[in-house]
Amino acid sequence: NGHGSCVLWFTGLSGSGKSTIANAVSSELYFQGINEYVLDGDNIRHGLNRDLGFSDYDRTENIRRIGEVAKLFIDSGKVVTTAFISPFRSDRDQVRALFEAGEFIEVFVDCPIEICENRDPKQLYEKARRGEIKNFTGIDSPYEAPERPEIIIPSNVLTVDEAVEQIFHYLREHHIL
Ligand code: GGZ
Repeated sequence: NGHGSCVLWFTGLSGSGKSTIANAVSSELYFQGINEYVLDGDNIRHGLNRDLGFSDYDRTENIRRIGEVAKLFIDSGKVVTTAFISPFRSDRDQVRALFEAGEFIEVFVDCPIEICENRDPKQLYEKARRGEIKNFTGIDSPYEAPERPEIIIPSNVLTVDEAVEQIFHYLREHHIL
């Protein structure tokens, strides 16, 4: 169908802009007639993974299952976009290992935690600071930034459109689109 399949694996803090950018990329892919699908908290954590919470073990299992689902979509020829914090480097590397070289594209949505915390659209950081949410990423649970992501999006200095353009540039340059 004229394009390569790949997974655009977004990773970053809560409030970094992962879902917003991933959904904007998905809309543009769809507009261009590309066979695409987005995996995010809405369709995964409320369904397949509704038994999982936010302990280290549960996050690892969350990411493992999402990786396997992404692989199924890749096998069916889609471009898959995923938007999960995926805080642990080893979990992301295990997902990467499921794919052929070049299929797994790690997109680090890099935003200082101060800015994520200021945005706080769901007041989750505030609750975490008050101790009402435990194991909150960046507060009392770690976020391990990628060391060699394929794409780094400095989301505090780019517009959503600029971020989308950066990702499409990568996809064209690598002959995926
Ligand atoms: C981090 C949490 C937590 C804790 C609930 N830590 O900003 P959001 O609300 O919409 O996105 C966050 C989402 C993170 O789920 P993921 O599946 O992406 O996490 S992971 O990849 O680590 O498994 C946040 C909300 O869930 N949330 N509790 N303790 N984020």
